[in-house]
Amino acid sequence: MFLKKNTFKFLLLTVILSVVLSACGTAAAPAAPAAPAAPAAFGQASCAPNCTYKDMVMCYPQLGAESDWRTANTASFKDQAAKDGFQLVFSDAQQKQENQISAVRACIQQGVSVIALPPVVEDGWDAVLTEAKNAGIPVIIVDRSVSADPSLYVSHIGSDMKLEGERAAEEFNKKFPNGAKILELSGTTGSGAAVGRAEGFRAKLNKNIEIIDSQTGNFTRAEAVPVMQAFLQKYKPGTDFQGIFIHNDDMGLGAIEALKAAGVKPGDLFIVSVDGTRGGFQAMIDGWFQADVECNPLLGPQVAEMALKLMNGQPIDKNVLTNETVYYPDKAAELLPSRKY
Ligand code: GYE
Repeated sequence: MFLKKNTFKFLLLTVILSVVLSACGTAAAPAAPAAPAAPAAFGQASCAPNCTYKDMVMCYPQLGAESDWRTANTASFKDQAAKDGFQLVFSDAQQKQENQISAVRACIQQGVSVIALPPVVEDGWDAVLTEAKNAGIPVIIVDRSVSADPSLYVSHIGSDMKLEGERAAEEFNKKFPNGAKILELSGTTGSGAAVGRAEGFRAKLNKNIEIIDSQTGNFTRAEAVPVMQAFLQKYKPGTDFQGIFIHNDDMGLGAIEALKAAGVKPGDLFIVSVDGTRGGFQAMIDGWFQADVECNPLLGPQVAEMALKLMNGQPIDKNVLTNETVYYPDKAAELLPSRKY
């Protein structure tokens, strides 16, 4: 009986032990966990790291065709697409933000690889940029800036508009050490280009130089003509004002039309413009512009290169500024033949 009882206990213990051990065994040797995959960089495509331009569909919802700068910018993207062999989904928003937003939405729907966005104005992009981000499509802001949170786009490639304004101001400071009164013909209201140029200009302009009036010509030649005409109704050139800061060459050419019609001669006023288009160079040769602050529209190559890096999951810079200078009449004739826009 004693033995039997002990045998029973022994057997029971063996069963319990074997159950416990087998449970421990399972716990001690779990299935090997899958090696943690490196998190894909935002915007990385399934072809990474071997994507080529053939895999790329780039959306370029252009803001308009308001100036020679813009025409050159559009050509730069189209030429680059043809050269590299990527597909460019191009549209022209005719300077209307709602058109640009619709174009961006269409590109999200289409599932493009990347959206390069030249925003017509700074504000009002948060919603659509969030939609692109949620869809996993990277957005590169091109040319003008946006006020949206930088986490909503991957990079900005373009000019330092504030620096351009500062450079223009320096020309007036040099010309008028004893002060002057000037006018400003500004770009599209609320656009990064106009906001930055106006800000930089005011920050650098000597206190003895007064901006007596500032009106927008919306960056177009056609709209600048009546604005200049209205200025000339109110202020006498040479007496009431000695110079004009003009936010782009196209508006400068419109202003020249109005000045000519009013009998103003080249050199009567000190005029500084921005862009450095062929038209601007010709205006320097003809004596109308005394300086032209460069703004380079040829951004296609840089943007394409960055887009391919994004697709391949490679790191990119958050802010890429275009290297620019100031042009003067003395070199204008020599440089004009080599100007690309
Ligand atoms: O200066 C002007 C164009 O955003 C930098 O837009 C661009 C500006 C350029 O219409 O000519």
